[in-house]
Amino acid sequence: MDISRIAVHESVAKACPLELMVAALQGPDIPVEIVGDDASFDAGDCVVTFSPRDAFLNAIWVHGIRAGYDEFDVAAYEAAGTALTNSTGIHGDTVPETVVGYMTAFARRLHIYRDHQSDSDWTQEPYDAPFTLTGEQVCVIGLGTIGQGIADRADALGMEVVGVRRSGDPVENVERVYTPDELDTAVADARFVVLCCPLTEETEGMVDAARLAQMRTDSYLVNVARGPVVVEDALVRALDDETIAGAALDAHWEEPLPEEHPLWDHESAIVTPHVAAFTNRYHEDIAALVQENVERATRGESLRNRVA
Ligand code: NDP
Ligand code: 7N6
Repeated sequence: MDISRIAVHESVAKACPLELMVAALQGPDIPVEIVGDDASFDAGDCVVTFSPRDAFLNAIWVHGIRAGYDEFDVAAYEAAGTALTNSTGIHGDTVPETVVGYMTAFARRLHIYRDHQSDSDWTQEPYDAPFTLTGEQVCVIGLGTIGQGIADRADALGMEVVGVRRSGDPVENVERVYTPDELDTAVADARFVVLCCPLTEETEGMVDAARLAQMRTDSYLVNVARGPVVVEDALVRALDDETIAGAALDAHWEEPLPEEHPLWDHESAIVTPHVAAFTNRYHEDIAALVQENVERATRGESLRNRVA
């Protein structure tokens, strides 16, 4: 692969400032440029982007700065002979720390007190509302970079960790690994169910009304995966009917979540604007991945994180 330009698409600004990304990618040999939707590409281009565009299929290689690549048409990349790489592997601290934050908020009732603060409201939660994470079970669905980071932290907090992955292979700090056909069993005893799997044909709608009904009535759903892994109406109904105790959502069905969406005002929901992975060094983490692959490409080796 002969790369003569690294083109940073303006959509990268959704995750980090463009000028920081350009500076981090700058090397002695290959020019780095910011490009917009009017740009055209050729076989010398590596495009670094947040979102897909049809024109990228003319480049030799496209790097998506997210772990999830569900918005990219993998078959079209394969047909065009354009390499597509993703950014899995860099979210092992950010997203798991956020997930620990959600679980801690629910257990220690911090989300309720924060809601009350602006009213100078001293009301204390009922005696039986607060609990500790220690001794509680978390079911981690998707045991890759993010799932492992959650499992490590939950285990260190004294939680019992179970999880789900397609292979069913064992994972460090996970006591029991289930396969997707055992999902109902996997979630049944968990106080927290955390979704951190990719959005695929298999996972879309994985958490529907029937699955929510399998969860404990005092359990919490955490979605840091993608919105459509959960059936929207079913979740809103489960929260309204108190079939489950609450939900923390970083990934949504429509982003931004519409202003009138019922979950914005739901006392049992924590809504964050798809920021679980945000960090002030995102540009450095992405640049390290891209630079490693530029070196690999130069040596004629296969690219890391290649998905097409
Ligand atoms: P990885 O590829 O490292 O891990 C994905 C895991 O999901 C693997 O363990 C895989 O295991 C498992 N998996 C795949 N299909 C299924 C299934 N049907 N049921 C259960 N498990 C399954 O990805 P990351 O951990 O880096 O990221 C995971 C996802 O999280 C991304 O695809 C993205 O959608 C989302 N994400 C969200 C972020 C945010 O800002 N909220 C940030 C980063 C990622 P196996 O192969 O054994 O099935
Ligand atoms: C942006 C991360 C992913 O898939 O959804 C996340 O990686 C976005 C900081």
